[in-house]
Amino acid sequence: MKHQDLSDADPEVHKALENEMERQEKEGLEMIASENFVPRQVLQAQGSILTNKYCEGYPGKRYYAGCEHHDTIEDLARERACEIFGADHANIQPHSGSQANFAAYFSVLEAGDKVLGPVLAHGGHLTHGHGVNFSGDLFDFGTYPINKETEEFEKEDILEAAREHDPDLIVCGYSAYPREIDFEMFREVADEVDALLMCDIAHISGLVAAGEHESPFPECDIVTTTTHKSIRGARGGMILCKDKYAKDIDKAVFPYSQGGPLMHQLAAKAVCFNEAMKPEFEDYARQIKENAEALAKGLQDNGLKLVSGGTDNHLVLVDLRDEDITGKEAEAALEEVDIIVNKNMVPYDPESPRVTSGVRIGTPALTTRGMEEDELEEIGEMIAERVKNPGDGKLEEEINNRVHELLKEFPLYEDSEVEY
Ligand code: DSN
Repeated sequence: MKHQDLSDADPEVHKALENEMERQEKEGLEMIASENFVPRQVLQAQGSILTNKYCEGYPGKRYYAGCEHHDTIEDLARERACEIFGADHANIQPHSGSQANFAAYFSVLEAGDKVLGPVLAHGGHLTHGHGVNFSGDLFDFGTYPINKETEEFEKEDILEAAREHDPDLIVCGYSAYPREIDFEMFREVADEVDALLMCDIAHISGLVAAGEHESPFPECDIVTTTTHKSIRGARGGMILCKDKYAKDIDKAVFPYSQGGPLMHQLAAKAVCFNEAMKPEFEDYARQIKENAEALAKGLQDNGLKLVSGGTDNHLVLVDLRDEDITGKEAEAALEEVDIIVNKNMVPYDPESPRVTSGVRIGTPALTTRGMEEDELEEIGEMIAERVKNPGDGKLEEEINNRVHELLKEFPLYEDSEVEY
């Protein structure tokens, strides 16, 4: 086998990688709420020789020889995850958040069982019961809405939907909900209808890890997450649970829904959890929220409406129904000035999911770059101006120039000798 540098072995892939590095570093303000930039140590673990090994099974109970060091890594990751989130048990093998949800459902349900999840357009995820997804196909999902007046999830609406559907499991946790989740309220509803409670904390896991969002334990029975959003780690998924569900969770991941775990990913998850246990991570998570508040101020002071009137977490959802622009057009107008966001349905949206009346904007990635409240408030102001005046060429140039000044002022990997 001949070892070569990627630039020699595969110049086409290398070039695309270099271009992507340039894009992430210099070409735009990354404000997609689910994205982040991982530290070098995570990249190192992820790009390691651990990819060479099959380790089906779990530490001490593998179906292959030679897993000793992999056991060490997986045990470290599991122990760290349990400590961070206050869980009895962690399964860190799910390849993604969707696979974590798949296994979580099948650990306690059978196909056809009843589940209650949020309306997709009210902040939910495809795996929370949408018809185009396995969840909606394999289970009998009912939905609960966001309250039309408060634009938050309220007990009365969820209880009404739960009584009507009589679910075996209730799902909370969202992809586009700017408010704190009230786990006690969800537990009360679940107890009323004798259902289990699961939370998908993919978006907020970094905030939960740092104590900047209420913990889903002990109220929830099962908790799923990705490991690459606000927690700033390797791309992948994880399931946390109470002891009672540990064996069923493990069986639902392997052998039911996955084969060999991606050991390089597991190592990168362990490294990410190590980072999340450091005091600096608490500062980071606090700053994410302070930045989201400053962003909300910049948007609202300049005339834009936010779903629920603000934010408690890492994102805001801009409601463009009173503006002369759709979510799709706003996303494009902002991309033209190198501000990267995504169009998103707002609750009770009259537009289709391909058009939408909203944009979702998050602060985890820019907070990683070192930006603070002043920058985020200013960015909020620029977003509002651009969305309200998409045809103004002079303004477009001014905003784009300022965006590039900010990108230079807050470098990403440039000075840290990251190998990619
Ligand atoms: N795709 C993710 C998001 O952007 O929220 C959810 O998994």
